[in-house]
Amino acid sequence: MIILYDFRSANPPTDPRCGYSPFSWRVRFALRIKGLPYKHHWLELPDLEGIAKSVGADPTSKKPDGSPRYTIPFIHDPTTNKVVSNSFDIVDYLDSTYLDTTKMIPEETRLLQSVFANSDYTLVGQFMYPVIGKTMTKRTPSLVTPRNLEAMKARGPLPELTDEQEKEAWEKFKNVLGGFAKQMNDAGPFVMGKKVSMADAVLFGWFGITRWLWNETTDEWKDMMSWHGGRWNKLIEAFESLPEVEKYCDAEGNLKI
Ligand SMILES: N[C@@H](CCC(=O)N[C@@H](CS)C(=O)NCC(=O)O)C(=O)O
Repeated sequence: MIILYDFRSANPPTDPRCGYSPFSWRVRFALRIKGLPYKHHWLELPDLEGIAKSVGADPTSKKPDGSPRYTIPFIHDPTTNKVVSNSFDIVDYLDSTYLDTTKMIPEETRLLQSVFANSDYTLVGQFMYPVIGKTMTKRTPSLVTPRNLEAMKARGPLPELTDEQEKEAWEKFKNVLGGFAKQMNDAGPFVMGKKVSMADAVLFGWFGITRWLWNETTDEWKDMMSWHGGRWNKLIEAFESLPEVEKYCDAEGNLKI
């Protein structure tokens, strides 16, 4: 069974709001669309580099000092004994390895999909990020593990936004999504209409992390699900209508069910 290396949050693994990496949510989206079972290996930021090196995961970029930067998500597929990092490359690997599953990166759109996935957190992320930073500082004790929080703060202060700035960032986030919605095929619920692709995984990643911060009971979440004719809700429903493929593990990676 595929092992997905991901950051642990303070929510229990069975909670759909457990993960908080938009990049991991991309892979979780693709795995579910493809119907490929997987289990998580949860880790914390201080352990990332050591674990990535120990399983042979490639770094995905460089740090400002030029040294390799390791990131989650990365996967280990025991069936092929391959380890793959970087969300786009993971989905690409799944496409080319599991040929009888839904292809997420149609050849004729490869460049477009990769630009969308790799452009500086995508436009959505650029606006979302300050809101996340602010919300993390406000809600963190219940969401981020203390070790992760300590490691994040050691790198510098998390974004400090006034309420007004947060509102502006939220509004920009809505407008960017609105811009996408205008260009998207009305047949939906996917970017390519009825055909799901990597671009949906990218958008879903942002919804995954939004739901982690503002769960379904919050006004922010309800607000967002009504935006643009409710089309983002339809994307989430399309994902949730498929059978769950995640096999839940405890913190040590042992299967629970
Ligand atoms: N291009 C990578 C980006 C992944 C990424 O930035 N992951 C973050 C978590 S959301 C990470 O692992 N950060 C580690 C660090 O900052 O040291 C991908 O698409 O998978």
